[in-house]
Amino acid sequence: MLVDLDYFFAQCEELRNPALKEKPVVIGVYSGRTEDSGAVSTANYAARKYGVKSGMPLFLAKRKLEGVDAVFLPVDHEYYEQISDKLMRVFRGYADVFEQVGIDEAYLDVTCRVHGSFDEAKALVAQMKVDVRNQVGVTFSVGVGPNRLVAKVACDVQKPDGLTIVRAEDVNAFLQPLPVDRLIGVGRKTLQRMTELGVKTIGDLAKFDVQRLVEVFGSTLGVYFHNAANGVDDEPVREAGEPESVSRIGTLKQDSRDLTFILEKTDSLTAEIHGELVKKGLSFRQVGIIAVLTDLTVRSRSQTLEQPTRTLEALRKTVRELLERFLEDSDIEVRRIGVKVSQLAKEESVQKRLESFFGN
Ligand code: TTP
Ligand code: MG
Repeated sequence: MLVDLDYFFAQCEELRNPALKEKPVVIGVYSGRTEDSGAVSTANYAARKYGVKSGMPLFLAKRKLEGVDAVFLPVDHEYYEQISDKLMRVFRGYADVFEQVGIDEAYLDVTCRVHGSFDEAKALVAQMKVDVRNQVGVTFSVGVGPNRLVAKVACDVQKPDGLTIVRAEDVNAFLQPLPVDRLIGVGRKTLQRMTELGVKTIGDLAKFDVQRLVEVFGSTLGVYFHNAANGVDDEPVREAGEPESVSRIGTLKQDSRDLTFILEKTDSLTAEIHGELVKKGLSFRQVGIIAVLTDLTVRSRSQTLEQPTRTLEALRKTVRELLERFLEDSDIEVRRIGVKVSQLAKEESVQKRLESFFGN
C-alpha cells in the first residue's frame, strides 16, 4: 500500500492551531523580494475549493482568495519533519517492509501480515487510521494494490482521508479510463508527446504498440510505460539504506561444465554472501547465478523464492538448481561463475512476517 498524508504542511499547521481548521489555509515559500513573491507549497482543502494549488504563484493565490477570511503562513520545515518522523514510526509498525519516499509518503509491503487478502488489508488500514488519529491527530489517504504502481495510482483517486483498494483482477478496469499522466514518470513534456501520439488514457497507452513506444521514448522508458499502463510492476518495497543485492564472482581453477566441480566454487561464494547478509541482518528472496563461458559470452539465471529467507541451505539449494538447469541448456564450458542475492529485507521484518504468518 501507499500512504500519503492529506494537505500535509497545512494539516500540520492545523494540528498546532486547530482554529485554522475553519479557514482556507495556504502555506507559502516566500522568496522575499516583495511581500507576495513566492509560490504556494500547499493549501488545505478549504483553500483548494477556491482554485489554490501547489506551485501556484502566491499573488495568484491571494487574488483567488480575495475577500475571504484566509490564512497565509510560511513553511516551517523543521516542525513538519518532526510530525513526519512521528507518523512514519507509526506506519512502520504496520509493515512487513517499509519504505519512506517523501516527507508525507511511504510504501508499506503488508503482503504477509494480511496473508495476501485485500479484505484483511482493508481492516488493517481501518486500524491504522484510528491509531494515527489517536497518536498524531491527522488524516491520510491510502491506495492498496497488488504492486507499488497500482497502490500509488489508487491513493490519488480518493482524498482526503481516502481508501482505494484495487484487487489484482480489477487492475486493468481501474487503470484504463484514467488520464495517462496519473502514472509516475508522465510529466508535462511526456504528456504532450503522448497527446501527439493520440494517447490520452492509460488504456490508450496499454494498447499502444510497444515497439513504437521504444522508438519514441527509448528502451528503458518505452518498456516502463508499456508495463505501467498494463499494471505490471515488480519493484519490491525496500527499506532505505539497504543494498539492492549482494553478489560474488570467481574464476574456476579450470574451465568446466561439471556440476560437482562448479559447486565447489559456488559453495565458497555462497558462504561469503551469507556471511555478509548475516552481518547486515538481511534476508533475500531472489537468487541468481551468472556464468562467463569460455567463448566469453555471459549467461544468467535467477529464481524468486516464495518466502524471503536467510538460510545458507536455501541459498545453496537454489544455486544448485539454477546451475543444474543451466548446464542442461548449455554445452559450452564455464570459466567464471557468480552468485547474486536480491530483494533484500531486514531480518526483523522476516521475523514479523513469520509471526504474522503463523498467527502469533
Ligand atoms: P503532496 O502529498 O503532493 O501534497 P499534500 O500532502 O499537500 O496534499 P494531498 O492531500 O494532495 O496529498 O506533498 C506533500 C507536501 O510537500 C505538501 O504538503 C507540501 C510539499 N509540497 C511543496 O512544497 N510543493 C509542491 O509543489 C508540492 C506538490 C508539495
Ligand atoms: Mg500528501
